[in-house]
Amino acid sequence: MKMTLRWYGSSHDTVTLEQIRQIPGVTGVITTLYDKQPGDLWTREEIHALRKEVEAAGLKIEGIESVNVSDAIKTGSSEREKDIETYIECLRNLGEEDIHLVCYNFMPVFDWTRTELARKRADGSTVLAYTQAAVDALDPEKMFASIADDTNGTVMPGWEPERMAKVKELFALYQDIDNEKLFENLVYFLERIMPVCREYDIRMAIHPDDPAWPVFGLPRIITSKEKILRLMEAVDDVHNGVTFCSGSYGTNLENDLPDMIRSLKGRIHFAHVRNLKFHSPDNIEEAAQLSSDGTFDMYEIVKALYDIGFDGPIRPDHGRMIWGEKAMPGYGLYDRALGAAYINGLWEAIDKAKKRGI
Ligand code: DNO
Repeated sequence: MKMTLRWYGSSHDTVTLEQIRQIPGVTGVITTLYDKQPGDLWTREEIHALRKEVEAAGLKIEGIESVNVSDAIKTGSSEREKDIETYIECLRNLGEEDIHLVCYNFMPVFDWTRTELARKRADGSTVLAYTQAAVDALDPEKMFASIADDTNGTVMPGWEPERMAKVKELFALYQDIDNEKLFENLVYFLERIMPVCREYDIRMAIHPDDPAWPVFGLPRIITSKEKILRLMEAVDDVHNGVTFCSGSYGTNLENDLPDMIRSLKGRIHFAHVRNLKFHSPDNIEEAAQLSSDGTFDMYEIVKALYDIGFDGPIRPDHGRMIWGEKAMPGYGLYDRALGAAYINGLWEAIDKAKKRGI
């Protein structure tokens, strides 16, 4: 595996490439052109400039998170052909710049959903949290306003204020879209982009829905082993792959994470690793990576990735906010650096035990 950190670009991130470079074992970043809206073209020049900037800091772009998919593609509206053509052009330009991994999601309206961005834990750290009761009590249009004060002045992915201002219209777009229709539109999109992915060896890695169940009655299709395997079979090409996100699939305790990883052998192109602490099945907060700080056995998750021969980029996913840091919720430097060190430690121990036949 290749240890990476997500980086939003110098004009958006509070964390610098120089800081990332000093985390032991981190050799690359997962980045994006953060100002791009779904449906925008990413030019070769823009991608090239980003690549040069990252390389000048001694790091490599290991993948893009995300080239976002437009609502026209997700809903299959009359605009979708134009947007797919643009998406193909983006992929071509990324391939020309030697970038071979693209993470994306197919969630309607909201990307990941949280009801708190700064829940205080016993040790004084703050974390992202989700309670179903809070969602049930909320008008979807007020979702963003309810958490906006805790963003530390940053723009969070999928929660851009311009997008949130149109929430009502967005909901209307999905009015007639059920799970089957959304799945069909996803398969259509993947089939259309597979030729360019094959040409440039670009691995598409779908991010699961977070949380792994319907929110505000919107359809959700990437939530379980059965559903992700169905997608792998529907477009049976290695370039149609997965971002295995333990924190997203893990919101549903019925998802056996190590088993899912094993069943997706060869199709996991990117891994997001993090731990969650469950107070009840629908009151969840993010925890430190250490297994004993949360509910998951992180050793088993990392071991499953090791056992399937996972060699793609991995990143510690959301971190806690600690030591007085002010950053995008989930994306500060300190706890993610601790997370990278922890995952690296697990990996080294698993690797040495295997090689010594322990
Ligand atoms: C949240 C992220 C998601 C993810 C997208 C992928 O922190 O994991 O925003 O990047 O869903 O397109």
